[in-house]
Parts: sequence; C-alpha cells; structure tokens
Amino acid sequence: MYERTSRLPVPTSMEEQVLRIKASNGDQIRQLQDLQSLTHLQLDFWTEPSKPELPVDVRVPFDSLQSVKIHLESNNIDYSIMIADLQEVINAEKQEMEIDGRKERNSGTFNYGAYHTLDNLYSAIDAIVLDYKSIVSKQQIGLSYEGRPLYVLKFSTGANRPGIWIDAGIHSREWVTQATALWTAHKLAFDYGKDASVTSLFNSYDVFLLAVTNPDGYVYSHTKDRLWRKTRSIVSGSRCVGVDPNRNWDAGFGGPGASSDPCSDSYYGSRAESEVEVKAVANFIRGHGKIKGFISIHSYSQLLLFPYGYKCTNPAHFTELNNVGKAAASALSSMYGTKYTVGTICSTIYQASGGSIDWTYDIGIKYSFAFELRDTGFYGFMLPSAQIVPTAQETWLGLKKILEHIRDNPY
Ligand code: INF
Ligand code: ZN
Repeated sequence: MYERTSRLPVPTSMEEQVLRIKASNGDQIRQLQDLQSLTHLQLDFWTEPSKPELPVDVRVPFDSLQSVKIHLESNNIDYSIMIADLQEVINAEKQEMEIDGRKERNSGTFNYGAYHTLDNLYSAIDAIVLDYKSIVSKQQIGLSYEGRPLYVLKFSTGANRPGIWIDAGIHSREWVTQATALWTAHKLAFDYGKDASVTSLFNSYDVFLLAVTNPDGYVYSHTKDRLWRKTRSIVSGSRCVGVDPNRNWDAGFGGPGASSDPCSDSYYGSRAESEVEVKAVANFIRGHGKIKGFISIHSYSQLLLFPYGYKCTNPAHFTELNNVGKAAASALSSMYGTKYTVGTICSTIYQASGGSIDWTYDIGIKYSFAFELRDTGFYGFMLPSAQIVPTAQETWLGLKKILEHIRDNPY
C-alpha cells in the first residue's frame, strides 16, 4: 500500500489570486459593491458586481486574501479560486512570448497565434501594408499621452466612400483584442478579390482598423503591470495614474457607472475627451463625416453589446441592432460553438457612462457595437495564446455579418 500523505496547500509564494464570486441575490451583490469601495484592499474587479447571474471575478493581492475570504465565508457568499497563483500565469505567458519571439526571428514570419510587443505589432501592421499596398494604407491619427503613434489601417478600393470603424485594445490588458485585430487586418486584405462578400463590401465601403487604441497602457501591461486597463496620463493632484478610456467619451459623461476617483479603474477623467487617445479617435470620426459603423473590441465575457450604457432605455433602433447582433452571434457560434449573449450594455451587464459606442450612436452612427471576446472567466484576461486564432476566426464570422448588414442597408 502506498503511503498517503495529506499535503495541505502550503502557500508557495506571496501569490495573488483571482476569485470567482457567485452572489446569490441582490443583497450579496450590494455586499460585493461595498467590498469594492474598500480601496485599501486594492481589489481589481475584472468583472463588476451587477446581477446575481453574472459571476464577479476579482484579483485579490496576497495581503487581502485572508480578510476577503473570511468576509465572503462569514456572509455565505460562494466563491471559487479562478487563478490560484496569478504571478505564475503571468510568468508562463512571458516565457511563451520569449519562445514565440525567438521562433519568429528565425522564421521571419509573423505568428498571429502569439502575443506580441507593441513594436512587433507595429512591424506586422507595416508588413500588411507592404504585402497589400493596392488596398491597404496606414495613417497616423494622433499620438498617445506618452508620444506613441496611433496607427489606423485604411482598407479602400475607391475614393469618397462611406467608412466602417473597428478598434481594439482600448483597454490595454485585453490582449486577445489587439491580437484579433491584427489577424482580422490580414484577413480583410487577404480575402479581398477572393471572397465575394468581402470584395463587394470594399466596392462600397472603406474600413478603418485601429488595432492598438491604448499603446501606452499596452506597453505598461508588458513591462510593469499585466493587468493595466487605463491610459497612462498623469492626473494632477493624485498619486494614481490613468483614465478609463471607455468612460471618457461625451456620452452621459460623468454619469452613473463611472468613477470620479482617479484611483478607480473606471475613472472618467477631468472632462470628456480629456484623453488624447479618445480625442484622436473622436476627431477622426468627426472629420471623416461618413462613418456608418463603429465596432469596439473588448474582452472578456463573450458578449455582443449595443447602446446604451449611460442610460437604461432602449435605443431607437433596438430591434434592428438586436437582430443584427443575434445573427452575428449565431454566425460566430457556428464555428466552435462559442456562446455569446446579445443585448444593450445596460441590460446585459450594467450601467456604464462615457462609453465609445454610446457616443458614436448618439452622433448618428446607427451600427455601433462592442464585442467582448473569449472567455467567460476561466482564464479571463490571461487567455492562452493558443486561443488567439480560434477567437479571431470565430469573431470574424460575427464581424462579417455586421459588415454585410451595413453594406446591404445603406443609410
Ligand atoms: N467592458 C465594460 C466596460 O466597463 C462594459 C462596456 C462595454 C461598457 C462597452 C461600455 C461599452 O467598459 C469592458 N470590457 O471593459 O473589457
Ligand atoms: Zn474593455
């Protein structure tokens, strides 16, 4: 008989954990919201406490682990450990990137199934322009707070066309979104002239793709804090840095579902469009004047959202947007069975003011959507690179449905 040794889980290091908390009623949701207000605990809510049916994923620093777990257990709030040692997962991801990077330098080809540094992403953008220069060009629409260029890829086969906007990485830690944007850029260019639907799209619309909307935050998530979400702008009078770029748009600005606290991850900033990255995109949209679709790509939770977030009333075009969303979600799901929920921001998750797609919808861009890519909270923001291409492939089927609807319903 072998000797059974009962080994208690001895904490290996000062490990930071991500807890998946399942509130069973509104009261427990409120208790989680109270927990969120205890800033000394330094909790990082990966998903916000909003409805009992939506799990709340929280990154808890080692020093707060004990008290948070005791608080949850003494209030009978169910939780499980989603990531037992976050630093270990971060280190593994970093190592994989180093290996992928070496393979790439040897092979000389860009690996769409790997996470990349900002410089590598910008090189890949240049390579796509070079390989498909008859249809793709690169334009700089501005500079980030720290002076990094904001590069938009323009897909166009004719002059004076209406356009469709797609952006990714407005929240820097959502690494699968910038990766998906690069894959999608290649797909758009590659399929032109091969796929009848894409070719017909480009015969009537331009597409503008901003793969890295928040480059300062992206670099910071590579070098200092993997889970950085906001911009890196200095806030006068505060030791905290950055503004949530998805609360900084002139749509219900400063309203419910955004924070006035510069230390909050949903801090709305000193004024609408205070962030140069937001200003640059808003100026591009206003300047172009004929943008007919605006799609912003986030992760995670597998949602396809449309306005409004700053208020909980349905948009005028609810029925059409909901139908397009449902069609897109089922096309997406047809590939690997990935399930998406479709609905308005407010009814699907929570009230959030100052969001980009609310602003674009209110200035008349009817087809305004936000994707929340994989997963639903097994890995969360730490989605393994092996899932990048499958995520991009299935997302493309959903995107394509929306692009086709816009093509076939000019307004
Ligand atoms: N999305 C949420 C956010 O807090 C919800 C959202 C999406 C609000 C789109 C408004 C518009 O911004 C994410 N996902 O952050 O990463
Ligand atoms: Zn986001």
